[in-house]
Amino acid sequence: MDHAADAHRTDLMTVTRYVLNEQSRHPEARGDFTILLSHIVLGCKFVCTAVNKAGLAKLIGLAGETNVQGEEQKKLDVLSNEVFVKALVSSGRTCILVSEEDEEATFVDPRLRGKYCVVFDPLDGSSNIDCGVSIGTIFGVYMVDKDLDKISLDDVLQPGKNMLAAGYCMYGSSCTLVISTGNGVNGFTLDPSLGEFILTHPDIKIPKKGKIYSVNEGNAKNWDGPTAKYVEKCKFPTDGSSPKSLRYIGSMVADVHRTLLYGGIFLYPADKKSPNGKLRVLYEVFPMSFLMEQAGGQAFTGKERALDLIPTKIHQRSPIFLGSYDEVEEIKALYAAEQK
Ligand code: FBP
Repeated sequence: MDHAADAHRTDLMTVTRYVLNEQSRHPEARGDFTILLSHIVLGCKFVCTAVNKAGLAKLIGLAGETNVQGEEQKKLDVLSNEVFVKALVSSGRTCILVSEEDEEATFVDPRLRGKYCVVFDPLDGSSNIDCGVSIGTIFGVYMVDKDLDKISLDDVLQPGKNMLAAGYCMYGSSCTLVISTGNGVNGFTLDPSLGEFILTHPDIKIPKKGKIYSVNEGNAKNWDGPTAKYVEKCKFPTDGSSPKSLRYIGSMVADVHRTLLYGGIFLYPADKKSPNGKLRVLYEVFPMSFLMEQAGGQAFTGKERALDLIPTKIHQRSPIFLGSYDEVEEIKALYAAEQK
């Protein structure tokens, strides 16, 4: 990527222009998805500004409420959730919303409904908010192909492979939006002077192998056999290769973003303490698994391909192993060996 040339480039590939190009590949499209995405992008820009000025604007710290996960809500959590719910409803393109911050799914007022269900974690990595470490927003989009007066929770409790699009926006040293509409993965960086997300990471492909593993080793004593064996191999390889490096930020968006660009593996396995793992299927596991597969990687639950999972509850959790193709193949082999 010749940044110098790009700096003077005038035909800027903004995310809106990118999605309009994508839309032109679907002659039947009426622009509904483009409108929906522009409202998600608006939400990301708002949250990016709020995160950047959090310390100054007293947006740091607790909101005094507790969310459905039993977690103390941060001010920024509540604010981000409100912004996204309002943006998505006002798009006039959504019918069901599932947010990490809301106990129940939101069924949009029938007069304002559109054909998309959006699942999202408005601000992921909340344990890192107060110390200014990268956090992010994660989202996934399903389409409902039926009478919108007859929608139900089943329309959002679909396997991840039915997702139409997924993405995340990372609020770090720069604000980066990574998205897939099922035709590869592209990354856009917010140019604050333009207020536009500009294409900076076209057609992201994750390396087939990686030198980095990312896991909270603090849970190691409670891990199952295959997970313990895999991490042991990362640290003490027996095939003459060099040990992998451990990198763990504790914000899924940041850990997955690094994994997507550099290769390697991110895992949040089940353990004796949390037999279903920690991360939520609909708005953490599925969107990241969709992106990983679109970038040539894999995503596995310990039992099956993550995107084949059929959720039964909106805040359901699942173990997850995602990243470079060959790394996840190794984990799958360890779990298969255990079945024998
Ligand atoms: P929140 O969405 O509540 O922030 O929780 C998710 C998360 O913070 C992920 O971003 C991260 O990967 C994981 O939890 C970290 O969990 P742990 O602190 O147990 O390692």
